Amino acid sequence: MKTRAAVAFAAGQDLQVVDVDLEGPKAGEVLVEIKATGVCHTDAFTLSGDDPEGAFPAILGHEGAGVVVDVGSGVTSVKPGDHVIPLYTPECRQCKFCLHPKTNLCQSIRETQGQGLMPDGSSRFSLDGQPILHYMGCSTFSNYTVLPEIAVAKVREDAPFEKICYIGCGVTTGVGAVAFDAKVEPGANVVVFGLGGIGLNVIQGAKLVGANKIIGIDLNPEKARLAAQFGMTDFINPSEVENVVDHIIQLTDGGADYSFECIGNVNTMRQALECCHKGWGESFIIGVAGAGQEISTRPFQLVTGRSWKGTAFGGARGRTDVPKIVDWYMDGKINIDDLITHTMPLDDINKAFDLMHKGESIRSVILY
Ligand code: NAD
Ligand code: AHE
Ligand code: ZN
Repeated sequence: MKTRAAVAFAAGQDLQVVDVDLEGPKAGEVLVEIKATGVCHTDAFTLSGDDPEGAFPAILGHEGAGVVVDVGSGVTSVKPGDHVIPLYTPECRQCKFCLHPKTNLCQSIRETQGQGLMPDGSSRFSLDGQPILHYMGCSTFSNYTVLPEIAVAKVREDAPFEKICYIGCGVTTGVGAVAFDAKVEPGANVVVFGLGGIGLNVIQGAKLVGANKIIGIDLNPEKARLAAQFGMTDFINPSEVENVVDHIIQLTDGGADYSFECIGNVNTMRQALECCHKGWGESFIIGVAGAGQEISTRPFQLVTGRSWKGTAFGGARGRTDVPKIVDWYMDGKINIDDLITHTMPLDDINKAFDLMHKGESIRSVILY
């Protein structure tokens, strides 16, 4: 079949919206009509050429929601008509990782996914007979896409696609990092570096679990208003204080119980660790840093009881947890609507990247 898709032909170039060829689902795969997709900073990161796994031409996008149209042989957990959210972190429920209680990083298809291929080592997308790569196993910048059955979460049918697509990455990453990975306790002091599409979800997660101080840090003061609406108690613009780490330590009587780096900058990752409380503070890296970047600190920071950790997809096991997060949204426990600042058709997708780079959007959602 043909499908309309925004293709990344090369790093650093605008996406081009064209009709591409899409093969139907093979065994264990599903064909999904994507109804809406968010544009995440990670899409921009890969498009920039900084992603060691970035390969082109590819169809980016990993924050979608849609409807199953067809299934390949052997598929039992979903059927045509089911509403689903694609999962860049699948859940096979069989691999060593899925069976381990301490991780959500299912590895059953990670190798081919990282190469932009389906689990059988081939691509379902092509243009003029030349293959186009998948991206993060999702490729939601295509109106139709093929996914492994283990990489879709079946969700309730009354949830609006144009809102719940954001649960496919940003919402789950931020809220989940607090609830599933850090397990932040009521009364804890939390520091969030970067108040974009991820950081604001960390803030609402921290509010949800009853954190005490929720300190937000961003170079862009425009981000403070929405952050305060979502539960931020204190804002720091690093360009207005002499030393951001000292400032946080003062504000929290010794340091953060938990900090989250939601920027992807190795310098702020170090600050996020070093602003943690001696003896017990835990810092979680969420931001994705470019090829060749490395983090550093004095080992004494760890010897004296701070922990440096990382979290992917908020520690969520997609097929199990994503339907629950959709329920949290539908029950009014989390706010998605106010974070979706822009919507646009696929033809305007490059505007979504411009808005992100100018710091004018939190989330842009493409409506098919
Ligand atoms: P975003 O662009 O919406 O937000 C980034 C924010 O950081 C912006 O508000 C910006 O003003 C601020 N900022 C930039 N440099 C800063 C600095 N030096 N000091 C203070 N603030 C600064 O991006 P996003 O969509 O929220 O994504 C954030 C990061 O999280 C990206 O690196 C993205 O790739 C990553 N991410 C990781 C996961 C995961 O599972 N680990 C999931 C989604 C996104
Ligand atoms: N490909 C990059 C790493 C990118 C990365 O860390 N991705 C996150 C999700 S970001 C979503 O917006 C992730 O899930 N990581 C775990 C994994 O297995 O990819 C690189 O550096 O090679
Ligand atoms: Zn993302």
